[in-house]
Amino acid sequence: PQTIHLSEYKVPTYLVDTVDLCFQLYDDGARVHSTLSVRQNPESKDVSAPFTLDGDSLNLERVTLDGKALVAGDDYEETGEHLVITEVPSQFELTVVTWIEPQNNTRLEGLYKSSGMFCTQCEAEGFRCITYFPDRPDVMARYRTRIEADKATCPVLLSNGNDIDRGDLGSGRHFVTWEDPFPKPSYLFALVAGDLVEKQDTFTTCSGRDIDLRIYVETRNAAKCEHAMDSLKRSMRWDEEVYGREYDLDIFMIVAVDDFNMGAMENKGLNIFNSSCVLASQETATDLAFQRIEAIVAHEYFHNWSGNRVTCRDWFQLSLKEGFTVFRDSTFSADMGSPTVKRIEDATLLRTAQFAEDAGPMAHPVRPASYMEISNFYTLTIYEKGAEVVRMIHTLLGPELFRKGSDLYFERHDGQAVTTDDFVKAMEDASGRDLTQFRLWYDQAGTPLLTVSDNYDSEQGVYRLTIQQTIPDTPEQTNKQSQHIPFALGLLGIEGEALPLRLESTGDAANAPTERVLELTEASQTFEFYGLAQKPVPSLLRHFSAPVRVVYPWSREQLVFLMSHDPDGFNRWDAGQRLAVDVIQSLISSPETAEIEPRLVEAYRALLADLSLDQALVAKMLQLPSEAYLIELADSPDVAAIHRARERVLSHLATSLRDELVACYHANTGGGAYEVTPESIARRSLRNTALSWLLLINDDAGRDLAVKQYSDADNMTDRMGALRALVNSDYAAERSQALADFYERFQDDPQVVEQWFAVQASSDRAGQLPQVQTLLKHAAFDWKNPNKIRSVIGVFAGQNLAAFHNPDGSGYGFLADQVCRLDDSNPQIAARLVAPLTRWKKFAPTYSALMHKALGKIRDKPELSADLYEVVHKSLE
Ligand code: HT7
Ligand code: ZN
Repeated sequence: PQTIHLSEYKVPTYLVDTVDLCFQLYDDGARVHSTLSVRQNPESKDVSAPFTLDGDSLNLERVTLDGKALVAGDDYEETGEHLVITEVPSQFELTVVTWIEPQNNTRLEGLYKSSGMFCTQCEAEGFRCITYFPDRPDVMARYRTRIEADKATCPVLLSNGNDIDRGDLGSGRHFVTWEDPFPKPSYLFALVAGDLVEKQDTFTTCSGRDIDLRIYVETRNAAKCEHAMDSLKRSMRWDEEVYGREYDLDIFMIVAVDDFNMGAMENKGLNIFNSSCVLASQETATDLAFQRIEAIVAHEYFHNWSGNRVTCRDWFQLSLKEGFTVFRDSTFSADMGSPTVKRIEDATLLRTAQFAEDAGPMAHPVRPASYMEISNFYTLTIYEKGAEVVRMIHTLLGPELFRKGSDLYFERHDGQAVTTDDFVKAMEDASGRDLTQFRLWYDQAGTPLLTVSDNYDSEQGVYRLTIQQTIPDTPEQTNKQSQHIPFALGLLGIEGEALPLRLESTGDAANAPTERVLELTEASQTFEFYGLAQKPVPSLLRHFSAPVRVVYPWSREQLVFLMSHDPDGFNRWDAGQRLAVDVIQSLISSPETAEIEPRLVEAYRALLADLSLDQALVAKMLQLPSEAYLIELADSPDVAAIHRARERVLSHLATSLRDELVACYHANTGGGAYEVTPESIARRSLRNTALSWLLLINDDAGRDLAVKQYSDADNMTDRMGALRALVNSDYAAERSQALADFYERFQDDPQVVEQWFAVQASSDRAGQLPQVQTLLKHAAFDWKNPNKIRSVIGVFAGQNLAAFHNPDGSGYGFLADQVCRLDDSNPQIAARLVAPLTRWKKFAPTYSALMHKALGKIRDKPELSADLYEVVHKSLE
């Protein structure tokens, strides 16, 4: 595979103004007629160059230029990847007819079939699997799409924009024509044809226009669309109120599809969703699923402006739309629920998974400089770190100037394909701030490390804080420059009071703020805080104000203090995590230690007892740092040792707090009908955490509660909470019984069966390798369905860490075999699944040698896809 470099970007030689498509859909394939009106790009210097169109897995039937049939070899060449029209006038009409086979398309890129329905996925480079086209996002055209299909199997025919014509074709066939008035890149094209039912609603926009909202699903799922529809309406309102963005077409459609490589896709006016990201009912979806659906519906909807109206010039700019849109959906979710809890969730994902990516062989900047296969760059760095970069601009500018900047960005670039630099420029121009140094966040990979030290001058009442920043080397990047980092902090007095932060020796303490955002720009900076009568306890990087690691020598006593006194909820949680990490790490280095830090137990006891605290925050604080996070923090992690130490701390906490846990369980049980509010989510989370801890210590009363909760549950969060607790316990009979009952109840619901697979594959009791291999042979497992693959293989390798990292190497060998198998049918999924092996260098030698061997096995597979080639070769370098 070839490497593509940002530095080689050239404007397109030809522009396409309109695209006229006609799809004739049949059981054994589809014929696609495409007519493009093309003209030379006045900005291109390549005058009289051939017209080159991209194509992948197409059968070319006919090419005509301005009505004249072209001859292969004389007038055009088909290379397997391109259609090159040798000579073209400065303006012309090109018609291409292709034949494709959606029913055999297992890659799920382009046009494919899922549960009998035709559907498309064109981002990033799927449109070229449908027809020949200059398939790059800076070629924006207006599309008209006619779909012809069998009336009985495909009564519903959808594409982007508004339907302008429909009719009968005889012989049991019909057609619908759609027209999208907005120019768009080919990656936003979509088509759906199938037997679907429609859930309909209306949204009246801020200017009084009525928008027709429709969610299309298979008949059996008709009752599971309400939450997605409500989420959509909330998103539409929020985007008007917070960003001043009104919806533009008269219709907005969402379609649920079972086989989908990612979560969802923001095609103009016709979003296509993985079924698991739309369908929900109280009985079948957990609270987490409800929240995820709301966030993804919002994310795809927000793309209508951040991505569709203003799109990316090239795929190096992917974070322009993804980072900004994740920031927007994250703020939306915070506004809909608990902002602190949302921030904790975002920071956890960053610190556990994105930091790992940023320290691994595939580390890349938010705006990468090169890639081989763009599908491999839909990463946590592009999405989540990209969102943090936008959040930092928001922090530096403040909400009003940020809004001015986003207004300017949308106004200036509406209808254009632009760069991350254009985004930053709009922020600069609207605010008057210089973001030159800040731009390094887009170009430098790696997680900055902030090392903080302090001293207190009691005579002068001055507290000095020194912050040093270093940015680690990453592939192809060394000796990095210091970045511009917003660093929010507060200082606490001995009573827990928030101290005034005076940066000048003169000035009035009463007017000084108790929280500040320091701006770090140098390798080392010292800040002086005046007028402090005692040495304060620092509360650093509040709200996780930048995606960085902070090292400061907090004592355990200080952490306990911050856990109960920090006015910033995020840092209260963070202090608890740091304390737990410290306790677990000391058990790893000295496993013979008899005593486990009593202050940790007492801090947890206080949390369980204090009902005045925000219970949503308490629910989060009770979660111990995950094994994945502990691995990420370690230098040469021994996974088995981490697993043992964490389990020991958990059972010690559960044993010491047994009575409090039973009380917590009962205090958070009952309480009315099921609702998805932060309070009731917190109650369910607390009682399910209490339950899981009780079962961990083989508490028979806990077991009885779990069995009862499992059978009495009126919602999936409680049923799954009880099932998970039983599956992770030593109560083998109850575990088998509950698993069998669960499958029996829900076997006809694919999304619930996915949860059933996942709960087993993630369990160190029920998910050892032989059991996982048995799951792959289960009748409900389907090698063509990415969700099933993720719920067994992905969950085993990504969440069942002790079993996956079995020191005998069996987990690695297993993953390598599955990845090789999948590479032939769905390379995108294969390349994503291999990720856990790619971090082999990080692990203790006994693990890393075996991981390396497994990667070698994949490298040696004949006919490796470009997707897998890039990931495996970069990891082995
Ligand atoms: N923009 C969408 C990306 C996406 C995708 C990318 C590669 C292969 C398949 C895909 N499906 C969806 C999703 C989003 O970020 O909104
Ligand atoms: Zn997105």
